[in-house]
Amino acid sequence: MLPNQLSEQQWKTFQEQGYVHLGKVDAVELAALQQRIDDIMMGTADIDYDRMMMQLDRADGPGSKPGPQSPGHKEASLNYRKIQDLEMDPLFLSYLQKPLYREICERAYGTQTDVACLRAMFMNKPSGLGSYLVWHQDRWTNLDRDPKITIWTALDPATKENGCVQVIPGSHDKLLNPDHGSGFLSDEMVEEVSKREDSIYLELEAGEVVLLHNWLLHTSDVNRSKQSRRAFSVCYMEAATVANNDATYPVVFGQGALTVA
Ligand SMILES: O=C(O)CCC(=O)C(=O)O
Repeated sequence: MLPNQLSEQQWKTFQEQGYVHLGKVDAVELAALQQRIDDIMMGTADIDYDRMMMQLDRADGPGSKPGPQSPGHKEASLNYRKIQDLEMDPLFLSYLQKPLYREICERAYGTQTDVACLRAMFMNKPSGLGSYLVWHQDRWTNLDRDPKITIWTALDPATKENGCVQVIPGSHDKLLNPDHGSGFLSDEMVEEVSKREDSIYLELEAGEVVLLHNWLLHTSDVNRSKQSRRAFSVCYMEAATVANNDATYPVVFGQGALTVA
């Protein structure tokens, strides 16, 4: 079960390690989220597809590239790689507004701070597909302040074989390459980090949820198994955050927060 509040021990673990296990979504809710994302991929969901960024995975095996990231449904397929703007979907919105997640945001940003989501994103590694994501930290220099946290929910079992996230505990305390626009490292840094022996695989059961610090070094591999690796990842930040093109982001907690119609 997912609790409504984080324990002090969980918060301490998060602060020290840069990640912490939060618990498991109940089976009925998990089944609904799994069904919903499949409906969205198949094009049968009652949502405004033109407002959702959708990207198909590479169609023809290793070596080929994923499709473009652009608004709108592409084709009825479970082989999407990434779908963003899921805060527009009532089920995913209600999920990402759980009391537990609100409490975590209060700890990260203060009890009086309204919170927006930078991205509410489905990240999929379809069976036999998926992309290798090189070691990096999540950072966006186009924003006027740093989003600190991401809550990552496994919608399938996440294993070494299907490309679960791999992290280096405690690596969130500093940015390795602060000038890079989105937290990517130089080739030398990647080589050095890849050699470290203190990384761990975040193997999770379907429905398990982890809180990640955005600066935690992480990577994930392709999916070499028959099991898809679906996940829902939400990056929460201060609602006052502004991008250098003056964009602001959907508020999910506090004044003007999105509500489920
Ligand atoms: O879900 C994953 O495999 C990790 C995704 C990732 O690294 C990212 O979104 O920055």
